Amino acid sequence: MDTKLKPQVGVVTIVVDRISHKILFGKRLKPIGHDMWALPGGHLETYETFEECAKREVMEESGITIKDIRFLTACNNRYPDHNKHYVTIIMIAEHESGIPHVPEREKEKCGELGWFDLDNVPEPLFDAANILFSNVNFLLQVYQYILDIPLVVTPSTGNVKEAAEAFQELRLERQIP
Ligand code: 8DG
Ligand code: MG
Repeated sequence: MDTKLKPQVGVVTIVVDRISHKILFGKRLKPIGHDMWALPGGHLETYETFEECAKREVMEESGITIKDIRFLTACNNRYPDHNKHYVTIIMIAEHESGIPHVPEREKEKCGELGWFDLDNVPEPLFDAANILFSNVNFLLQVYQYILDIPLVVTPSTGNVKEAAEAFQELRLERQIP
């Protein structure tokens, strides 16, 4: 194990089609997670925001645009056999335009792409995706995002005022004194 190794940052995105309620997965051809189904994503570049990175990586790997990009959660993925360690940021976003396809330059890294129902995800799932789709709390958050219920999944750039407003709205809606 290389103890001098510094962790890198990965940003992956759950791309939701709000009409069909399906999620986009791609088959990995890279050595880590080879032949496993993963969320589109890659390395955060210097000075990039998570949202910018999510947008860029989804475009690079599937040729589609996304909108309403929000932070969902993060996980710690260690691969001592490959001498790699990633803190993986997991974002969630809505499909905006384009039909997913693997651009020519990515064909060595990404295999087929496909839309899958939340209750019928492909197997085997790669790390971040596996952690998410085997945890009922995260799944509930994905459903809440699909239905556009605010507060539960907030924009990472959201401010205190927006959060307070969302809280008040929810309180009135649910008639909580
Ligand atoms: P880049 O050189 O284009 O920036 O990056 P990439 O070639 O697309 O990198 P990647 O391996 O796809 O993603 C970076 C790391 O993120 C990956 O090696 C480990 C971590 N990661 C997870 N889970 C997932 C996942 O579901 N999908 C992707 N793409 N990466 C993941 O821990
Ligand atoms: Mg990638």
